[in-house]
Amino acid sequence: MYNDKVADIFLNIARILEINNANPFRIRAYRNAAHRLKTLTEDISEIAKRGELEQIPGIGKDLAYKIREYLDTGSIRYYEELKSKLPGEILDFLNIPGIGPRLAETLYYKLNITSINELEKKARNQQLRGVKGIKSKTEDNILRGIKLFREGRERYPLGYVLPYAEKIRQQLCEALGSTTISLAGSIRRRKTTVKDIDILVASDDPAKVVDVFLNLVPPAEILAKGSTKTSIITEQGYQIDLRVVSEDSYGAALCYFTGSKLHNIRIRELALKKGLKINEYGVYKDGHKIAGATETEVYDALGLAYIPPEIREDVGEIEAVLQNQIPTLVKPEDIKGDLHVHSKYSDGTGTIEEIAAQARALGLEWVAVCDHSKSLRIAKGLTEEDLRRKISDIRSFNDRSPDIKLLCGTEVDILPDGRLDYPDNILAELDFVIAAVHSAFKQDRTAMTERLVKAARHPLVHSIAHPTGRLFGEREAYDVDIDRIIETCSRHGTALEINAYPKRLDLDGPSCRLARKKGVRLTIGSDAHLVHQMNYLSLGVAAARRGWLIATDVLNTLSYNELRRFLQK
Ligand code: DGT
Ligand code: CA
Repeated sequence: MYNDKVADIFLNIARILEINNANPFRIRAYRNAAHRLKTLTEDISEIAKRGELEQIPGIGKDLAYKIREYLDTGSIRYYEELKSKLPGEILDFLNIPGIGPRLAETLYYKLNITSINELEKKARNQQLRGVKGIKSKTEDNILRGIKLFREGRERYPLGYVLPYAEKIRQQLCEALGSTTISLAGSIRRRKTTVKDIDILVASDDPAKVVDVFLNLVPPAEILAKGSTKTSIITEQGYQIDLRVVSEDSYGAALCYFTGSKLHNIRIRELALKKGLKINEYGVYKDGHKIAGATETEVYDALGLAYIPPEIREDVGEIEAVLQNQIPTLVKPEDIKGDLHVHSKYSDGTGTIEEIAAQARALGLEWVAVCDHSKSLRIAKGLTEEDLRRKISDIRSFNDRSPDIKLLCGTEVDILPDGRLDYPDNILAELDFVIAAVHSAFKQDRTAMTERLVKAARHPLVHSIAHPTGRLFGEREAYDVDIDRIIETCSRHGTALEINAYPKRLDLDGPSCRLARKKGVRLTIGSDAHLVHQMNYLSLGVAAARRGWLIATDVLNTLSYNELRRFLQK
């Protein structure tokens, strides 16, 4: 998407302005705009076509002009000018999480470091410490920052790529008048991050499919082009691998290219044990093809029930399917509400009416409106007085709303010492309380674990939001003993959140599975700040499925009345 490209430019502008000691408000305006762009689900080129750029919160006339300039010309003149006055290396350093303007200048001017590789080497060899303000801890931070930076370049959060990939799939279906087209690979398994977009098409005219595809998605670069496959880099920078197979091999190819590689290896071993041969064209017995057209047919030929793509990771699904014990995983249709949405009361943009309207559009029955608490001033955390007003607004909304119901919630800060940011008497008035860490991320493992344990034990806390704090490409998980948090939640009946925001997906699949084993319930929250981000909920469901969760493990599957009863306990 162009959104990421322009957002990165805006971030770089902010960074350069910071070095230039420019007006802090301007710096913040660029940062905020970048943040908004990165979290939009619609491509800005579409929004620009409708002439609605200025309706994006945080995008004024000037920034809208710059976005249009980028869409029209591929660059932004103001940015090019700013860049030309600064050594490029400094800008590279600023892209690394944890390196601020002052440190970047020191690295370049004082230490004469001119590349990230060189920086990495020097940090590893402990050759930076001792220079103005650089300690051994700074070296560690630099190394961790470089690792995060590289990960962020190599893989993309599922939530940003999936809508784009789905759209291409649908356009291909229309252009080819076919429905036997599927995403494959990690994106179909709904992995938290994906390296590329794999697409599989069944057709007897592969050359035509390749041509139609290349017309539909103009490539910035063609990496490979054959008669049955092609591999391209899109203008947005994503790699797409397209493969075409014949109709009678579609199921076998879908199994193969969905992976994972480890799952495939186990499946092949199983086939061999049964005297069968399996490859991407079909299942064979004594040289005769016995299955291949559909995935179900392929698994069936091996004597296996269907295995949902999300759990094809060789983490026990083969053992489970052999004992006929693949669970009925929670489905998007089971979800009745969103347990974490921000509103205009704090740093969200939606009014409660707009949130309710979006819930209706998504087929939900209820939403927990959870705004930040008073200490989190940058996110406009609510004072107790604001919160009382919100409670009464939501009650009166519920009185007049016949269908959608709202829960008045909070995402209350867990202060560094483990206390909560509101007194108990006000927490007790709320329908839903999630507690979260938003400060002092660098506490050591003992302190951070104690802090979260204390929150998980608090009788008024229903769930712990984004339990590990990981922000893909930007921030590592904080140092916490997650097993102990799960243990504590299990003992105190506290839930854990699957935060579905694309850069978070926190908890992820494997941790969810651990939580389930200990009998902990999960709450899925989109963490939407713009109402349309409530779409992210489906990513949370995907993470739940990757964690082998069934409907009863997830509180979002309860009806409004069931949920109210459950929360009051
Ligand atoms: P990614 O792209 O890193 O996010 O992860 P995947 O799983 O999409 O990996 P990718 O794109 O390299 O390959 C797509 C699928 O193709 C993979 O999940 C399984 C299958 N595959 C690829 N190479 C091999 C292989 O060498 N052996 C087997 N058994 N399967 C393979
Ligand atoms: Ca892939």
